[in-house]
Amino acid sequence: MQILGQIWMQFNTLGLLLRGGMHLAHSDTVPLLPDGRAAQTLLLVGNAGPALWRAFSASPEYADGQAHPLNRWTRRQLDAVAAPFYGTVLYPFDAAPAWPFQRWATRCEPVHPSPLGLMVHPQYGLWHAYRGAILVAPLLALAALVPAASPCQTCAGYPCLSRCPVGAFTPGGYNVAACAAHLALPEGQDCLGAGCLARRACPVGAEFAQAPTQNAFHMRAFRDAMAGAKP
Ligand code: B12
Ligand code: SF4
Ligand code: SF4
Repeated sequence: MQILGQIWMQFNTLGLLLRGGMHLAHSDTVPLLPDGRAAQTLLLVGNAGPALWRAFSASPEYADGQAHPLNRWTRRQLDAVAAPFYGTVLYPFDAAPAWPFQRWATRCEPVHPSPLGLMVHPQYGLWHAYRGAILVAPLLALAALVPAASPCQTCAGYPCLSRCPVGAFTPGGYNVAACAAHLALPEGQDCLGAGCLARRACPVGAEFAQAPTQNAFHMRAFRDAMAGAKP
């Protein structure tokens, strides 16, 4: 409890949220802690709404013109949060293959896969993301996950599925190439500048929607990654 309380206090100023936690099983393949012990608890860190953007956009990483500013800011903050507990942090932008953040999320909080592939949260809708997973040695006492139905089950008309101008969301999955090609065209500037139209169409958690500047930051990073450039 002491660890959780201390983490929460630091997150207040960073715009981060402790999204829940889970006890690790033998089948969870995660690295050993820096001191050689096995981690027993994973704490899932994320953000929702505009709070993180306020903290990040005032940081040196945001202004330094170097590549991957948000990833570097996140690593600096979370590594510092975990260090006093001899913890280690796994990041959604690290590892090949990727750490299964979305699968972990289903064990930590009441999220469900949406038709877009993003996890939908009953409160935040699609306006949330994961920033890291803190691994610590103790078996922490965690609040039980309270299940909640997916908002998609009762969604009228699935507006997220009909808004993409290039029909990138297909029964076979997300057509990344079609999306990326659209973003390079003049017609794609709405998505690029203000965020994915399909994501913006979801009525759940509208009050947590990211500001256009934040959406533009993420969309440009996505476009540049698709183009093989260094964002
Ligand atoms: C690769 C990747 C991409 C690729 C390809 C995605 C694709 N082909 O679908 C690209 C670069 C295109 C991409 C784009 C974006 N991404 Co992305 N991406 C990832 C990344 C790094 C790895 C995903 C992966 O391969 N996982 C591997 C498998 C092993 O992990 P997994 O957890 O088991 O994931 C699977 C399960 O969720 C499973 N699944 C599906 N249904 C169910 C149901 C159950 C019950 C279970 C257990 C599992 C399950 O399907 C997933 C994929 O295989 C993750 C970060 C991460 N490490 O998870 C972010 C991530 C999925 N992306 C995210 C986001 C937000 C985006 C963008 C919207 C970013 C943006 N621009 O704002 C864009 C979408 C583009 C757009 N139009 O807006 C978020 C999603 C958050 C959420 N709410 O779920 C993640 C989690 C990153 C984060 N920091 O939070 N992304
Ligand atoms: S628009 Fe409806 S179906 Fe799509 S993610 Fe939102 S709640 Fe789910
Ligand atoms: S960003 Fe635009 S083109 Fe890409 S998936 Fe979203 S709505 Fe479709």
